[in-house]
Amino acid sequence: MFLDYARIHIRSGKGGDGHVSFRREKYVPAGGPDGGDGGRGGDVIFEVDTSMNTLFIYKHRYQFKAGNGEPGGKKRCHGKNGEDIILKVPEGTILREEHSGKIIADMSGSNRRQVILKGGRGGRGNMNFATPTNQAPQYAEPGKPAAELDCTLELKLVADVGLVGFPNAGKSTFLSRVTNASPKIASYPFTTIDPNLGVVDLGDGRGFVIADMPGLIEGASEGVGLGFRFLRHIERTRVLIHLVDTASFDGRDPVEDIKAINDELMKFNPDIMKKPMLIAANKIDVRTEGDDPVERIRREYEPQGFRVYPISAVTGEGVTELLNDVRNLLDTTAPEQVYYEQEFFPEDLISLSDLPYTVETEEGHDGETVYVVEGPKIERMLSYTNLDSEKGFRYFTQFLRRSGIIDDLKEAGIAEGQSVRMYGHVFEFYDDEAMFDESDE
Ligand SMILES: Nc1nc2c(ncn2[C@@H]2O[C@H](COP(=O)(O)OP(=O)(O)OP(=O)(O)O)[C@@H](O)[C@H]2O)c(=O)[nH]1
Ligand SMILES: [Mg+2]
Repeated sequence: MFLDYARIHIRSGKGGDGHVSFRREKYVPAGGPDGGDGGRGGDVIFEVDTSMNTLFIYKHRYQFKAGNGEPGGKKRCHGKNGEDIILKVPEGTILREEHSGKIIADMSGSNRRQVILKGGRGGRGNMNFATPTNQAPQYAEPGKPAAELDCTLELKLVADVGLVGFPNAGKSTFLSRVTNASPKIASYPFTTIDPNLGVVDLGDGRGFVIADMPGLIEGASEGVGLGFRFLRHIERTRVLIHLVDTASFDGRDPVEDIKAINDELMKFNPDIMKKPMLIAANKIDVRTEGDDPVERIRREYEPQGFRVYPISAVTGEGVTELLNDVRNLLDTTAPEQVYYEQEFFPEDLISLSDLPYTVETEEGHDGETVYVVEGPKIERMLSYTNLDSEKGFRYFTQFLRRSGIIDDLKEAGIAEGQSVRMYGHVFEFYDDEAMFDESDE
């Protein structure tokens, strides 16, 4: 089954604690410290697996943990390192931090493997702490904590060519005719509910990948119909073939159909319409009464710079010419891959706990006391959180509680309903689960 979205929780391994022990030998009354270091915690690593094309394996599993490092032992024994965990994903998977929606990794192009969360370092054993003044240290370092993250995985298929068009235009029929794929085909709309990929082999070794998408309809860019969820796959294709039904019996007009779909693509992401698009006027094997629909499509769209190909996905008429031109377009358009830059650096979030902040008071313009929280810790957290989303806001208030900022505010004497300012955001303080209300100031 195809799945292009998943939520998971990942966690690296905790570092093993350093050990406290002393050498014991026969006839040696007090040996030196010999407590070994703890092992390092395992990393969480993402890796592209080219044999995968769906995120299905993440449907039924949510937690992914690397192994913890083992504690050090006596006789300078180094604890075992925790096992790394390697999560396989299909090429084109984008990993985001769930609460901010920011990108941690784009597993495509040359990025085949990325360490997402590093395991905690092992603590040093007491053998490291002997000094001339303290020959018998009774302490060792604890292992560094694990790191954890809520993430989303989103798959943007990597295909050279995308097929777009209304339901029932013949997209799946076309795919099955020109590639090795065998998608479901039927004479009713919305037959395709998941994208299908197929490889076109023109016989000269220069194959390319076509993605057949569920049909789009008016309103698709706002979530109407089935095609919406798949519009993002179109973003990554290099060339589009727009299939249109020229033999529709239910009163559809192909000229209007093309316009409706192009409008939706434009609304979803104007960059899509910058890609080369070929119009395939399909089902020309069906004789139609009255004016020639292909001529009308030509008259309307050729002046706008589109090339129009009369084809029949069923008989194969016109298909070879279309594919050859697609091939030439692919050869001449730079493989401009959309690569998403990393915006979220898990290491930063982890080191947040070490960053400073201050809680101070000042007098507001109406004589009220305003509590001001400042410092890199809060600034960094704000930059990571989307306060406009309910989830993001909740995450932020949890952070305030966990990091002790709420306690510090209370210690400074804050009362319910008083204002707290943090870098341009003003909140009203409520010490219950809701905790804060962002006021409009
Ligand atoms: N006569 C004729 N019928 C065609 C042609 N191409 C497709 N059809 C028929 O049109 C119907 C719809 O074809 P599909 O390939 O399932 O259409 P689709 O665009 O994939 O439709 P959705 O998956 O619903 O978006 C089927 O009954 C096909 O047999 C063609 O070139 N000529
Ligand atoms: Mg289909």
